[in-house]
Amino acid sequence: MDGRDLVRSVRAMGTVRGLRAARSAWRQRRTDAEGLPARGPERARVPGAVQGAEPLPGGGVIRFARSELRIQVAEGGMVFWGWDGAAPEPSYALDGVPPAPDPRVELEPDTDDGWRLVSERFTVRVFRHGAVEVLTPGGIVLRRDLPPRWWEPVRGGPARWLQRSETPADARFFGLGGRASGPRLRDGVYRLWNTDPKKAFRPADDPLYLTMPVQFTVADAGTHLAFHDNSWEGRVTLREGEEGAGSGHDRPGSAEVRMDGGPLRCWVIVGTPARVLAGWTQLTGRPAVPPSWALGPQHARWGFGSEREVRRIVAGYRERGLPLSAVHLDIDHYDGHRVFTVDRERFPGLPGLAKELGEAGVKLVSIVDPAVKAEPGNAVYDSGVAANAFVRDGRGREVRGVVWPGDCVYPDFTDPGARRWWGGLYEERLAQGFSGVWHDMNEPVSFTPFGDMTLPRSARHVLEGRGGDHREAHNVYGLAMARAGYEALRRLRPNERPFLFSRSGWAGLQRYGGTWSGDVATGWPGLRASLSLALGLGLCGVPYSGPDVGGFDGRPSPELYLRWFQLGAYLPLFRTHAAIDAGRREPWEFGDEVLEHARAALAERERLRPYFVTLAHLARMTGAPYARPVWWDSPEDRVLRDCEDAFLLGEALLVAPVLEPGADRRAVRLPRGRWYDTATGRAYEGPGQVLVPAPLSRIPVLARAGAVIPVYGVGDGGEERLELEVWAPAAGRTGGGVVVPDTGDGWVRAVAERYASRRVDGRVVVDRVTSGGRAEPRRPVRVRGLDEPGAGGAVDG
Ligand code: NBV
Repeated sequence: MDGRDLVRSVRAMGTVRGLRAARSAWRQRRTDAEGLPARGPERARVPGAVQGAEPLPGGGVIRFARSELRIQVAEGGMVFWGWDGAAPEPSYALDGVPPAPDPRVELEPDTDDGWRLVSERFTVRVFRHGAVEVLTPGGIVLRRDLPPRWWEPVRGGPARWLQRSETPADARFFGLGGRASGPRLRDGVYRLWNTDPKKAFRPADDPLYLTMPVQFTVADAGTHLAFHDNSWEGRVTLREGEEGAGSGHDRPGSAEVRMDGGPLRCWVIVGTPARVLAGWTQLTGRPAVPPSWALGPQHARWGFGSEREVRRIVAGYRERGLPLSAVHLDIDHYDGHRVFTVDRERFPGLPGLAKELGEAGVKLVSIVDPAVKAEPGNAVYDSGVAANAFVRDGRGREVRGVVWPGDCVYPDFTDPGARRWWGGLYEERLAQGFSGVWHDMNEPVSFTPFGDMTLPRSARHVLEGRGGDHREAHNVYGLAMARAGYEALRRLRPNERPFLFSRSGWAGLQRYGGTWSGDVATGWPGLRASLSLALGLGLCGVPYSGPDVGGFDGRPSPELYLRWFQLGAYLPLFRTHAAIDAGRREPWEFGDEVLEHARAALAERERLRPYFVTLAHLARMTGAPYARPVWWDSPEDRVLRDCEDAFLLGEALLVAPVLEPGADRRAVRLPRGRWYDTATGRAYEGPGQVLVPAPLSRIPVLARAGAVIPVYGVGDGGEERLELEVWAPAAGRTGGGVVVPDTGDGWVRAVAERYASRRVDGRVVVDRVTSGGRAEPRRPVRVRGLDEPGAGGAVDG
C-alpha cells in the first residue's frame, strides 16, 4: 500500500474510517505474511495408470499409480467421486448424512482396463488414466472429466488442483451461485470467493456475495448438476462449445475448476431439471418455508432515521390503501452501529412500535451484521470474549477488521460454541419485537482500500473442531452464520418458522433461509441482473430471493422504478430498499401514474399470495424454485435455453418483465402449449415467439392452459377466500395444479391438494384428485380463457 491507497481510502470512507481501514489493510497483510508462508516450489501430479479396484456398496475404490478414486452411486440419481481418499464428509453443504449408496450398482470391468457403474439414470465410466464420464443410459456423454492435476508444494501445505470437464457442444451453463451476468453463464472466468463488490454492482461485476461451485448444465442429451464440494477459493472457467466448429466437427464445451486447496470431490446429479433440483435439495437440504407474511410486500431503507419516520412510511402505505407485510430496520437503528443494540434516542420504544405495527399487520425485520465492535464495555464484545467466540490469528490474537462501528472482531461461526453464544443474542432482537432477521456483511467484510475486503487468509477457524484457516472458512462463513441464526430462532421461538435471509452463503443456505440481490446498481442493466440472480440462485437450490426494488443506489426514473416493482412483485422476496444517500423508494414518490400501477402490482401480488404460499411449500417438498427458467419443462428446446428475459413462476405462470425503457409491448418466447395473456385473456400457441402488449400499467403474465391457480377472491359476504382460478385447457387437452393451503406461520403440516382440469363439450371441469379417485373441488372455481379472443398462432421472429 502506498500514499495513493491511503488517499483513496480516506476519500471513500471519510477520514476516521478511511485511516482505520488503511491501518487494518496493513495489519491484514502483515498477519498473512507471518501466518502463511509462501508456497515455494511445487510438484505436479496426475493419477497415473490404473492398478486395480476394490468394491464398495454402490461402487468402489479404484487405485491409480499416484492417487485413488472413491466412486459411489447414491440413491436419488446421483454419483459421488473423490480423489486422494476424499469422502463425502465432512461437508458444510450436506444436510446430515450423505444419501445411502445404491445397492443395485456394482463396479464392473470396462474395456481397456477401465471400470463402469451402471445405474437407472446414468452410466459412469472410469478410464485407465483417471478420466471419468457420465453418460445417459443410451450412451450419450453428458460430461467427461479429464484426469485431474495437482500441484503440491514441495515443502508441504495444501495442494492446488485442476479439473477440466467437457460437455456436449450444445450445452449451456447456469448456476455458480448468484451471478449478475447470467442466468446463462457466458464464456469467462468465474471466481469462487464470496465478495462484497465495494460498490453497487452491474452485470459485469463478478464475483458477488454468494458463490458456490455448483454447475448446472443443460444440453440436448440431458440436464445435470455437478457440485465440487470444496469451500476453498477457486475459479471456474467456462467455454461454451460449438457445433460444426472446425471442418464440420463439434467443439465440446468445457468447464475448468481450479481450487487453491481442499478435497477434489464431486457430486453429479442427473435427470430432468425438476429431478436434479429434487436430488440436490435431498443432498443439501430442502428450502425452509418462510412464514407466510414474508411472501407479502416488504419495505426497507438504510437511513429510516427514527421511529417517527418508520411510522410515517407505514402510514403512507395505509393511507393509500397499499398492502405492506413488513418493514426492515437497517444499521442506522443501532447505537453507534453496534449489533444487538438500539439507538434509544431515535428509537426509544421499539417493542411498542413493533406491537403497534403488528396490530396493523406489519412485521419488523432487523438487520444483523456479524462484526462486533471491539470495545471492552460493549456487552456483546465482553460476552463473546468470555465465550472465546472470536476469530484469532495464528498467534492467538483476536483478528481485527474495520466495519461500520469502527474496529471490530468476528465471531467464528464454524465453532459450534460460538454459534450457540451468538444465537443467544437473538433473544434481544425478539425482545425488541423483531419477527425476522436480515444477515448482512457476512462475506465477511472488513473495509480495506485495496485487496479483498475480508479477513486475513491466515485467520484461524475452528471448522467444527478440525481446525483450519480463513482460506477454507471464508466461503462458508455466511452459511454458518445462517445456521447460528436459524437454530437460535427455532430454539427461542419454537412455535414460529424463522424468517432469515442472508447476503452471503454457500451450498445448503436454503436449509436456513433465503438471500437477496445485495447492492444492485440502479439502472436498466441492474434490473436485468436482478432477474439473473434470482434464477441462478434458484437453480443452485436457494429459491427465496429478490432484488432491492428500484436499485440500491441513486435515483431510478419513474419508469425504471415501476418496471422493477412489477418484476419484484413476481419474485419470492418482494422488497423495496435503497442506500442511505439514495432517492426515495416509496411507491408514491414517483407521481400518480406510477402509484396507480404500483398499486395494481401490489394488489396482484396479494391476490396471488395463496399461489406463493403453495410455491414455498412445493419448494420444500420438491426443491423446485418458485421462479424457474422458461426451459424448466423443456430443456431440450434450444431456443428457450437461451431465453433470459422471462421466467416461469411455478408451473402455471410465465412472467415476462419489461427490462428496457420505452416499451409498450414485448416479444415473449413461449414454451409449447397454449398460453393466455392474463390481462387480455387472449390465447397464444407455443412454441414460438409472440408480441404481447406491455403498457406501463403491467408486465405480460401468461397462464398455461389447464392451470389451476390458488388465488384470493372475494366471497358473497365480501370476505376474502381461497379460490381456484382455472385457465381453460385447449380442446382435447387436460391440465391441473397443486394447492397447498396456508397453515399459518407455525409448524402445522401443510397438505397438498391436487386438482385436474379437462374440457368437456366446451365446458371446463375441475376435479380434486384424491387417493380414491376424483372428487368435487370443495373450493370455489373461476374459469378463465373460455370465450376469450381466439387463439393467435405463434409468430416467429
Ligand atoms: O447496512 C447498510 C447496507 C444495506 O442497506 C445493504 O442492503 C447491504 O447490502 N449494507 C449493505 C452495508 C453498506 C453497503 C455500502
